[in-house]
Amino acid sequence: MGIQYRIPFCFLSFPVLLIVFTIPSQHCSATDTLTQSQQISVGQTLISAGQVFELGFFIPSNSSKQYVGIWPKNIPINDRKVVWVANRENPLTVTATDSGPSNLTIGKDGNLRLLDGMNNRVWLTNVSVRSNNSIVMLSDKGDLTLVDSVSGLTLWESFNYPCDTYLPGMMIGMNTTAGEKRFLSSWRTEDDPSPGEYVCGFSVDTPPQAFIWNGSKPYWRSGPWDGSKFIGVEDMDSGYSSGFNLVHDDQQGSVYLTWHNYNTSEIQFMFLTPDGTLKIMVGNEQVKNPYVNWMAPRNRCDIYGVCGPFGVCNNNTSPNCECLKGFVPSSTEEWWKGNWAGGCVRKTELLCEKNTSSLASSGKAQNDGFWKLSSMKLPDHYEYLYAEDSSGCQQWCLSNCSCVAYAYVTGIHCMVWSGGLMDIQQFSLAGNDLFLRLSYSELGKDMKNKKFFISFTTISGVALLGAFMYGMHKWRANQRVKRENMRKDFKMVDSMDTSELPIIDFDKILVATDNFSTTNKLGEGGFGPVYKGRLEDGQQVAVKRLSRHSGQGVEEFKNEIVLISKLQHRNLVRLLGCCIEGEEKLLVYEYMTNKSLDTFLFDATKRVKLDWTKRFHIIQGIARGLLYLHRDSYLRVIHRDLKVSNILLDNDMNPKISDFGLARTFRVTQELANTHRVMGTFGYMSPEYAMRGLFSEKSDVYSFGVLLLEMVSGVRNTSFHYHEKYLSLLGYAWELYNEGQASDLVDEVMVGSCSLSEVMRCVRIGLLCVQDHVADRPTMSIVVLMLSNEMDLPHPKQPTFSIPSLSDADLRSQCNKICSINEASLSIIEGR
Ligand SMILES: *[C@@H]1O[C@H](CO)[C@@H](O)[C@H](O)[C@H]1NC(C)=O
Ligand SMILES: *[C@@H]1O[C@H](CO)[C@@H](O)[C@H](O)[C@H]1NC(C)=O
Ligand SMILES: *[C@@H]1O[C@H](CO)[C@@H](O)[C@H](O)[C@H]1NC(C)=O
Ligand SMILES: *[C@@H]1O[C@H](CO)[C@@H](O)[C@H](O)[C@H]1NC(C)=O
Ligand SMILES: *[C@@H]1O[C@H](CO)[C@@H](O)[C@H](O)[C@H]1NC(C)=O
Ligand SMILES: *[C@@H]1O[C@H](CO)[C@@H](O)[C@H](O)[C@H]1NC(C)=O
Ligand SMILES: *[C@@H]1O[C@H](CO)[C@@H](O)[C@H](O)[C@H]1NC(C)=O
Ligand SMILES: *[C@@H]1O[C@H](CO)[C@@H](O)[C@H](O)[C@H]1NC(C)=O
Ligand SMILES: *[C@@H]1O[C@H](CO)[C@@H](O)[C@H](O)[C@H]1NC(C)=O
Ligand SMILES: *[C@@H]1O[C@H](CO)[C@@H](O)[C@H](O)[C@H]1NC(C)=O
Ligand SMILES: *[C@@H]1O[C@H](CO)[C@@H](O)[C@H](O)[C@H]1NC(C)=O
Ligand SMILES: CC(=O)N[C@H]1CO[C@H](CO)[C@@H](O)[C@@H]1O
Repeated sequence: MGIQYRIPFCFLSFPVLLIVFTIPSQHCSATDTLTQSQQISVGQTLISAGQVFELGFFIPSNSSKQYVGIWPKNIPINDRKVVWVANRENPLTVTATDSGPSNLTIGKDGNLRLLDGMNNRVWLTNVSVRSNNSIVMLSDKGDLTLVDSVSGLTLWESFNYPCDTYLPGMMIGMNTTAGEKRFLSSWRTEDDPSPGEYVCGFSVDTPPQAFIWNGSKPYWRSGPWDGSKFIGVEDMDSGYSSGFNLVHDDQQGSVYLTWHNYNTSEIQFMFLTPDGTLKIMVGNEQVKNPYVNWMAPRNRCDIYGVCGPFGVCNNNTSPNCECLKGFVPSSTEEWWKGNWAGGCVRKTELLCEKNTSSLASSGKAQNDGFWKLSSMKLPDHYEYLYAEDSSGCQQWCLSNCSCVAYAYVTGIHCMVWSGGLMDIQQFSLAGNDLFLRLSYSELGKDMKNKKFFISFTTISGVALLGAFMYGMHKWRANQRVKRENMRKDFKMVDSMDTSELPIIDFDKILVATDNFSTTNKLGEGGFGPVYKGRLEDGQQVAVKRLSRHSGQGVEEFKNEIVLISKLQHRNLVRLLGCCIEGEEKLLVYEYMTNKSLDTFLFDATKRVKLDWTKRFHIIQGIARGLLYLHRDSYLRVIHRDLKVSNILLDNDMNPKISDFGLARTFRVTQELANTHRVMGTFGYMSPEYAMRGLFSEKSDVYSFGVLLLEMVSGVRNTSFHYHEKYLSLLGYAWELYNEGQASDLVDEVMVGSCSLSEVMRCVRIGLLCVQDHVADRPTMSIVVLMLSNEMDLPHPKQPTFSIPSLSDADLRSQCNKICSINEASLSIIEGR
């Protein structure tokens, strides 16, 4: 799912014929708004302001039924796809000669309704409209909204009622607590928009997965979300350029997928075809013909559970199904006929399943072990556990006889299985390691047959690829490595190290940074200086050099290296490599051309470049990055030093959170942690953290709130001297908000460019984030929803920081007594 793929999808990149339909001769009304006195009749359309989407009547080819729908305007008619249908279950009949023209109007009750020729109501928005003045608008995102023009509130929107198509900007998913479900449902046939056999949505597993169901049976499964991608989708991009994000709250049973289109010159949409295939189509202004960029299921192995329990599917072998090691077909006859649904059964009973009293008599018994299977689509019906590392996961599995397999996945942690292993696939590129529990004798057999086993795998796997590509010498080396790996696997050694992270030679870094010349120095961070560099291949990088004399820095360095190498998100700065040579410890990051956010925001001339659209984009990016750290990465990282100068900007002004030196990982159950060393930056520290050293995700939420208010006002919280009555920006903001004057807070350089309602929303969210009590602050997942305008906002309470007795200065003096803070050492890197 996404834009960048590792495999070129050339074979899919041809224009496809979509639903052909007819629109009666057009005399367009060419407006994006429908008011109470207007109507849309057959032949008239509503067109979004940017000419991107169009709403009107259409008749599918080969059909005599008429519908009202939305389609992308600038795609040629023959390739058009109707992305939303209002009356998919109640079509208008066009053959009836006695009926007059049908109309789409806003009724007396303020609802949008569709009337047939006999004045019967065929479809209606059915919401309560308080005022007597509502209007309907079609946005450039393809969202049809019913707006109360008195209060300005959106009362109804088509994005909340998806049909078979998912458009960027929409949220699909579910909230079990609220009983809400927004899933895609296919058309019955190409010519019939009524709901068909297939539905695409999410399960409430932890972590959640996406499914396509055929009726009530699973038909395709994405595998769990690891914080950046669905790991069972072989070609899903992990680089976050896909624009997808999954926001989930396992307690509430809510899962929502969001999709952001980063390239506005392209139209993208995902839809579920009548035969149950999920496709992402991409079209753009120039080419216009949309083409399929991604689809699922792609082959037979993608179909849910083709090989039955304990069977594994491989698209590159014939037959596709095989039993897992140590298993045999449950019915050999059926299996050879190609009826694999029965699956496989275990050959040798596990030790833990054996009758222990008979065992005692037989004497020596060897314990069960694990067999490693690489590049797998992990099975369904997993159970998620928190485990520090892979060995903890293994220990748990070994200690529970019903555990048949485990996997330890970066971004998820420990997953265990009991019962039958369903829907396993052998991938050729991506995939994860699955550790399958087998009896000692099954593992032992392989010791004897190992020679045979190796030559077999090398002939089929390594020989074909390896020999051609690397030649004979490399091939031998490969064999040696493979044998080495196999021995390791057998001993159940599984090193969760940072081997994915490239090690860069110190000499290369010397060359890249001109021997750490002062002209290349970008700034001084908490742990040492940061240099700009250029690697051999021309890539620009930022090199952070750990100060040799910093005793505590070494721990932080290790912490950062392990953390950052595991954390990947488009709104986090990426670690490209590291170097540890003797005394030297260095981190190599991607270089951010536009330096840090404070170089814009607090600069008299450059701040003008940050109009509201850019600021809001940055705010949303930071929120997404922080949400990833807190929840989606499954590591539960608390940044602890979020501030404007720790936000870096790339070429396109996308924000990237930097500096994880202070971050800590948490057990999922741990709510608050106590720390002896309070670190952070004044003005951004929550009261409970600064004064008592207590920190939780909500401390980051506090910092985010401060940052949000700084973005709106363009004023530093700490340097706030606006009025002697107000001791900080936060107090000032609350005062203005309370008096209904919050618009005075807005940075004057963007007053003209901003959407006041959006800015006001941000002020309110900012104030909610800086509430005194931890429980009053929203979580980042709620903040993300609040920012996307998806929920109503509560009213913030007065925070104590606006009461003069508890000023920043007091806080500082109090803090100096209990904690050793050196503010200078923490003013971190200004621009890399
Ligand atoms: C219309 O229906 C006929 C007969 O059912 C079929 O042959 C033809 O392919 C259909 N056309 C389209 C565009 O679906
Ligand atoms: C729909 O609009 C047309 C033209 O504006 C009008 O003649 C017709 O009576 C309307 N039909 C209904 C059912 O209101
Ligand atoms: C409108 O909503 C109300 C309450 O939710 C429901 O009772 C009624 O049947 C709905 N009407 C239509 C036409 O769907
Ligand atoms: C709405 O109601 C107000 C007062 O009740 C009235 O003055 C106004 O004309 C009405 N507007 C519409 C569009 O019906
Ligand atoms: C889910 O619904 C519950 C109850 O209505 C609500 O409190 C919660 O905020 C919802 N969660 C999301 C993510 O929408
Ligand atoms: C979908 O389910 C129906 C009813 O169980 C079945 O007949 C059909 O073959 C299934 N489709 C696919 C593609 O498996
Ligand atoms: C955006 O889409 C256009 C048209 O497909 C393409 O030429 C351009 O490279 C894309 N830009 C980015 C940043 O991906
Ligand atoms: C699966 O195998 C079929 C037949 O060997 C091949 O045509 C197809 O390209 C393969 N699909 C993938 C995704 O590898
Ligand atoms: C276990 O073995 C003992 C002796 O062989 C036998 O008496 C007992 O019934 C067995 N228990 C089970 C649960 O099979
Ligand atoms: C063993 O695992 C099963 C299935 O996950 C679980 O129901 C059971 O409680 C576990 N037993 C123990 C002792 O943890
Ligand atoms: C870096 O230092 C080495 C040895 O001190 C020297 O040979 C080399 O020329 C220097 N390189 C640059 C770019 O200054
Ligand atoms: C707003 C702004 O200054 N953006 C700059 C970011 O960096 C790129 C590359 O240096 C410039 O082209 C942009 O103008």
